Amino acid sequence: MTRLSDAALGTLPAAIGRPDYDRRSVRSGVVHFGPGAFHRAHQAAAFDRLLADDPRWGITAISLNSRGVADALAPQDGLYTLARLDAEADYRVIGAIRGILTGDERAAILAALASEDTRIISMTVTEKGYCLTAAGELDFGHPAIQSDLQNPAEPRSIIGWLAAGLGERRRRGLPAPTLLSCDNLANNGRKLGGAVRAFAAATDPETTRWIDGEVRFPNAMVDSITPATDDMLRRRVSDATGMVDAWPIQRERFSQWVIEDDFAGERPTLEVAGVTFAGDVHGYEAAKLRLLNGAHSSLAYIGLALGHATVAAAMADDRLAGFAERMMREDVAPSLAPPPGLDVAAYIGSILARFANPAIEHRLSQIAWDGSQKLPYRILDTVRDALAAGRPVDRLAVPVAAWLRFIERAASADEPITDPLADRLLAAGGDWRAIVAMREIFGDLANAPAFLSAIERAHAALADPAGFAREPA
Ligand code: CS2
Repeated sequence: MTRLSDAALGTLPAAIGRPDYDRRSVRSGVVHFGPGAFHRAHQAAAFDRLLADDPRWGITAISLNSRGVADALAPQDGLYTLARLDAEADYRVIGAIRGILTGDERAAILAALASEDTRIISMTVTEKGYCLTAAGELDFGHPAIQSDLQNPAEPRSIIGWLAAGLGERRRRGLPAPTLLSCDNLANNGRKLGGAVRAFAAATDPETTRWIDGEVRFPNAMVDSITPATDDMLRRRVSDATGMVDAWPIQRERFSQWVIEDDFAGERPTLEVAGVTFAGDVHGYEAAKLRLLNGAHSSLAYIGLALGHATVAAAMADDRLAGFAERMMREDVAPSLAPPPGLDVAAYIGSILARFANPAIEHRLSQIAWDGSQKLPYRILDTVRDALAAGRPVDRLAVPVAAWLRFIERAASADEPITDPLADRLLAAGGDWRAIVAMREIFGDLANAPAFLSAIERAHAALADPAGFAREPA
């Protein structure tokens, strides 16, 4: 079977979408850190649509910590297949990624960041990639940040790289870019901006002034359910396209990207790809993180304890589907200040329907990764608001207790968990109070008696994995 490549595009079956622009004339307007599945499913697909109108917005991707994507896509000229799986599936070959640089190609990374063509520097590096404290500020004690402060010309962290790239642009007299976070953090643009400024202030004060005056860090809400690639997807894609693709991507059909309208210089006309530009995206961000991601993490930690493997399987368990719905409607919705036009009740209905999508095999174990980084945005911010408003936190304590039980099970079975704080979490293992006392996760909630007693009750109820269903009426 032929390997996917530029030369092979002409032989794809007619039903398969493909770049409808001349890839040779595309330039790199975007430099993107973290070309994982979510970037390739979401932002790269949006730029792919835009390229038909405007060839200036191709992507140079940077994979700092692994060669996997670069090695898979280089022989395919950066092409890969995106499968959108719903009641009906469709397939499109995406051509927006022009090349992938890896962490050892330092000179080329700096050149891309400081290229005249580059107008947007974006990233999907997950919560932990930002090296923040629980208060959302740059963590100067983080090992990668410490190393970059010692040696700013040889950065390791994304923050160090961004500061180096911005410094280089300023020295060359190039226009300031827009730095666009596409990760699931509340206030992602502001947090990114604060971290980059704090790093620059410690290493390059002149660049800090330039950043303050010229660089923009819009907040953005990103959404599309993107399960990891598996063999079933590889088979489906080769059956549909007749070609070998080393790393196809799958996602649901639904996709949403709301970006704060705050760009340095020209803004790409991504509206053609369904992107919304808004004056303020807080309302969208909070609704998505607290409802969708909050419910996802709850289904993951409770569902795994009950022996379910996927989101769809967890949703087929009425106890769990009912819990997720009650939590969203009764505990999360009252904490939201939705933007005009966002009907929260209907939004919750659509999230439940998306979770139940049988065409998507979204593994709970994937969602369970990095709980220490995710729960603060997904659940703990809601808890904070509920306590401040005098609302109960019993149900919100259940996913937190289920996460504590998840760590306990791993610790007692001597199994690893994927989390940047894994060592400390597993060492605390059976002592949930020691975990809840970790201020880098729980912040001020580590001392909130009403929340601690709710966790204690939920934790006790979860001695029986089905105990969550009794919590509270
Ligand atoms: C999920 C998200 O893996 C996870 O933690 O909750 O990746 C989720 O699928 C996306 O945010 C949906 O937009």
